[in-house]
Amino acid sequence: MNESGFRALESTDPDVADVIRREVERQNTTVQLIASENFTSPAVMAAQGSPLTNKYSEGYPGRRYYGGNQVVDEAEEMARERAKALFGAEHANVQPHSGANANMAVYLALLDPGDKVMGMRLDQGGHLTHGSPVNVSGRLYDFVAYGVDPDTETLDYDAIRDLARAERPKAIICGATAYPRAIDFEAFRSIADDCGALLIADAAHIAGLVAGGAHPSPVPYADVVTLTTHKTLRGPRAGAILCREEYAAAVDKAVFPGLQGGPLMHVVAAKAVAFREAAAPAFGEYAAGIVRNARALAAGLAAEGFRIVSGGTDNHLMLVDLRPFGVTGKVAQEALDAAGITCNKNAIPNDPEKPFVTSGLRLGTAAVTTAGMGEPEMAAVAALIARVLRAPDDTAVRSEVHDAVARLCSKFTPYPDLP
Ligand code: DSN
Repeated sequence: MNESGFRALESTDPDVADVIRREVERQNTTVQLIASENFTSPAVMAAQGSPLTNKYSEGYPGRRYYGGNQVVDEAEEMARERAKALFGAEHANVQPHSGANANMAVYLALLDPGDKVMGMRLDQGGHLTHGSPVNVSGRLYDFVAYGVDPDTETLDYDAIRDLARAERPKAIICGATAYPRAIDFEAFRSIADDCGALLIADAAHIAGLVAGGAHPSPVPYADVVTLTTHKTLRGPRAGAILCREEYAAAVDKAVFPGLQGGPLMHVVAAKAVAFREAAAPAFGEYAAGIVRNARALAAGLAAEGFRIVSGGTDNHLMLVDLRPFGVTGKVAQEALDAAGITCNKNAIPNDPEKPFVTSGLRLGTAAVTTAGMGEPEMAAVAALIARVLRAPDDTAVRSEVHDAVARLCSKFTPYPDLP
């Protein structure tokens, strides 16, 4: 979004222009701790806001169902080649509109309806598309769930192996949306081999950490890896699939024509930009900074008296058990929102509360790291969170914390130049 584009929008549709202006202001002036969000770059947004949105490109580069694709073919080819190089993958499909679509396309490519699959429990950190009964994955496939050890709150690879041996699934999906520890993809490969299963890794959350060398890569171990491009990877809101060459044709056919129609070529071009940005040496520094900040925030919160699930974090996120403060996730999320700190309530393992209430918060540091914050700021944010949650109904405290947040964010503004 540039100045002249925004002026055009203001004159055509002042209502939507006003929403965008206020949302930019919200992002610039409050602390964003949602673990699946980030601030993408002006370069990515320029590609995403370009006339490539006009082009219909059903098919793949060189094999489209419409004319006029000779130029946008180059963008998709760049995105594919850059994704392969970034992650060391044999094949990349950059057309999935989202991580959920990427997962469904992989199931469509590798499985038949009714096949048995093992996936992580949603209420212990998995994802809707890993077999939740309310999701199409849980309706089409016979999912068996694994969870975390009740004492350590970490994946127990021996227990997962025992389950896999007993259930003999056709595929195992590993990866999570709310798991603060490094995932041992080599162990999952060994478990999959043990029972003759395919291994699918959902790297949606950690893709940027993997690209930047701050988390072990699933690519050498998994048959197929899905990812999103907008979380730690800091690109446009979308998905992608990496796989071994032997699954390339099946994966491509599943994405199109199996699941999606025309790809969003403006978003594909924006993915190419993001992959280039993530290949730069500075991105390695960034990824390391995300993990440093997550550890600092978790340590700060623990010092304030919160219980950090599993005792800490190895990645970009942490789960905070709020029970020592006597507040639920729902109350905490709302109180923090009112104080200018954005995060989401989240179930903790074996949570006694319902999913819409929860006993926990999930906090992530990708966005605040992009904004330039470091460990001192994480300590300050931890103290502000504790201040709010010691008196979640106190409007004076919320207001004081909101002012402190605004002062902090004035030094770490993600989009200072946007209208
Ligand atoms: N909604 C995403 C997250 O917050 O983790 C997953 O789809």
